[in-house]
Amino acid sequence: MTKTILRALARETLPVPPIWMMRQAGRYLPEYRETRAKAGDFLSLCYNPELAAEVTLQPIRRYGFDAAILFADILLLPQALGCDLWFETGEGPRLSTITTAEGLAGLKPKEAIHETLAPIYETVGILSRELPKDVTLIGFAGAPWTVATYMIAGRGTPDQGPAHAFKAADRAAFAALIDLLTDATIDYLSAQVEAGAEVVKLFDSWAGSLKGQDFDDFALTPAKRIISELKARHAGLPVIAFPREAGERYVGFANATGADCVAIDNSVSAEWAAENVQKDSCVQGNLNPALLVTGGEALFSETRRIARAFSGGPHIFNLGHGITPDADPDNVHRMIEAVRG
Ligand code: 1CP
Repeated sequence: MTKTILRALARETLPVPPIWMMRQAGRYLPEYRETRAKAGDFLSLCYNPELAAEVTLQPIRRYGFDAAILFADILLLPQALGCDLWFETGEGPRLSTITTAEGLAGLKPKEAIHETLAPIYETVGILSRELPKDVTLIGFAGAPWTVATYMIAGRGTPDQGPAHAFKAADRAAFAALIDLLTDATIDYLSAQVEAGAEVVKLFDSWAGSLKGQDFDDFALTPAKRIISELKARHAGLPVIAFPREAGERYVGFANATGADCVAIDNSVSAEWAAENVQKDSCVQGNLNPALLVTGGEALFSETRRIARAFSGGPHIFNLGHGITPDADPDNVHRMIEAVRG
């Protein structure tokens, strides 16, 4: 029996959509907080294969999701390329910044990444042995543009202003950074697949701030290059792309990049996405993660509405973005019940 997630990614319409959740391993779960404390801090957890595998498995045990996503972070790749990375408690990630062509020249070549990232491949290996047989293992990386926004600003930014400024000041140097990240991402994801990842997902969380030609050059083209190279190396590998807040640019994204599934945020309606995006590929996403904080009738009715809107084609039930630390773990059971019940 082929796993349900793989069937949906192969464009099969299923009577009940398979389910997983962005950030399903995370701070809303008491068992995650306990394991993170055991590891010491977030980065030590990412680089500890036994404990990273443990937190990946926690939401599978608690909820019976159809997919597990490797526990790691999109910012480990810049660290492997030589950037300093640390997490400020209660605030988020911080990196040393790259704002000039000279700064870019100081990065390591892509061949160097595996030295730092070897423990991540080990986590994937443990998971591929320990996951229940019907659960799909998803590997992931940040898309080049999103990763670049953090490398340039040194942190998360509301409008990605520093990255846009670098792009405007020296487009050639900026394009060289995107190229380096594209090449390194291909090797990083390829190594995850060799270690046992069955599907990979490319997170372009800040794709929505790229407009016009910039969207083509820095969101679409890198995704296309990553996906075609991965599929050349690993025949039949399914890929999920998440160009978050792409709006109208969600339309045609799967055909233009070769993605098998497009993840949809919650700024567009499921009915619109069913008509304009699902015609070309599998879709996943769209439930507003805030509903897992508030719960109640709205959680039930929105979950049902999304499942209904996407019921005519290939669909994986998911959120429009990551579940937040203040979500109620019991609401996740209610969401699953509303999909499967
Ligand atoms: O304190 C903690 O324990 C850290 C919280 C946390 C977690 C649980 C961070 C810090 N990263 C993660 C894990 C993670 N991150 C996963 C694997 C776990 C899972 O999904 O179950 C994945 C796939 C990511 C991806 C990620 N990291 C993205 C893309 C998806 C998205 O949310 O848009 C991004 C942008 C990051 C960067 C990052 N890492 C962590 C934070 C708080 C952030 C956002 C920082 C910011 O923009 O300010």
